[in-house]
Amino acid sequence: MLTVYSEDHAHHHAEAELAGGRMRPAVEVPARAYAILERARAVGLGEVVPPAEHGRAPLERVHSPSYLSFLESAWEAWREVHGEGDAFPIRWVVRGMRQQEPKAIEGRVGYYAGDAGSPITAGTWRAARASADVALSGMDQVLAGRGSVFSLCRPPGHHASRDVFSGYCYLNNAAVAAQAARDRGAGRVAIVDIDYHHGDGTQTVFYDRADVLFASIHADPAEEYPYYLGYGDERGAGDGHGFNLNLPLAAGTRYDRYREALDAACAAVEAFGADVLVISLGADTYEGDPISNFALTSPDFLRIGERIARLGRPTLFVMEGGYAVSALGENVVNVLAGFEEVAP
Ligand code: SS9
Ligand code: ZN
Repeated sequence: MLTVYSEDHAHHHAEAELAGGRMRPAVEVPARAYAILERARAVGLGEVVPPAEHGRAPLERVHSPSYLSFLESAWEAWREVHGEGDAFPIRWVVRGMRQQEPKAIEGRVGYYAGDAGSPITAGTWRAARASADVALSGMDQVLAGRGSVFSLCRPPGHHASRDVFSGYCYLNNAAVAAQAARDRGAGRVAIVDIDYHHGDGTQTVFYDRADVLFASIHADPAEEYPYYLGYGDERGAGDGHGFNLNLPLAAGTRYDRYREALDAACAAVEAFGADVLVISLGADTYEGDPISNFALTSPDFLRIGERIARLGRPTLFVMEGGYAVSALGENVVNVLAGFEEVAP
């Protein structure tokens, strides 16, 4: 399988994140992407190519111009006030407040932030742009007729919505790629999100649309991040009603129960008749993940890839989460290798 990868991800390297009431070492680190790349090379997964620059236009199909301008300029503005160091919000726009971007950087960060665990660093914009280019270049290859491509994105994207960054996500790589596929003639695009966390950003982007199906298997949001979206009764709005499928699962879920949810997501993709499939590929469902609570084993990831391949669709894998760095390469590449066993 072709892998698209950019070294530019390493420009986003946060020291720490606010979690559990303290500053803790960041879990979304450059070593994640290196581990995946190393494993892909070790097993001979296939060629690794850099992305092409796609510019701002495809980003503006998903994100607002003002949000993109904010992301581009936020760290410099922060540094002018606070000096070197990563930018974090400490104030948010909540119920009853005015939905208007203020001038001060503290107010701007809180206006666009969904949590306080997603630092904006000196190189975040550069890395996030490259990550979106990795997804877009992968989709270029899928649309050109390659059956499957792996976009080794970092930072991840599925928690970012039109104008919100959160959950270590800044630009929604999967959404940008799915929208690019629609803009270039794909009739129906399905996104299946298998990250442990609900893809709240992706769901929000496509919630009122019938041309992009969003199906997600994730930890119950009543118990887990992102908490405020991802429940089973969220089916889509307006034209999009029936084109959003959430399959929340309990803590401790093993592959026996996970497989049923995956079958249900795959059945939805079949019924929808997707021309192109985008997989938001998180491996934080792994039993050893440090921030998650499912119990999938490394061989289970082979089975996931095999099941996805049986859909028989042109497929773009877009890397999302997964924080057990020592097992991450094996788990991610197992999904891709399992896919290729069925659909070489
Ligand atoms: C866990 C903090 C969770 C957000 C997780 C985002 C995962 C993105 N103590 N913080 S895939
Ligand atoms: Zn996740």
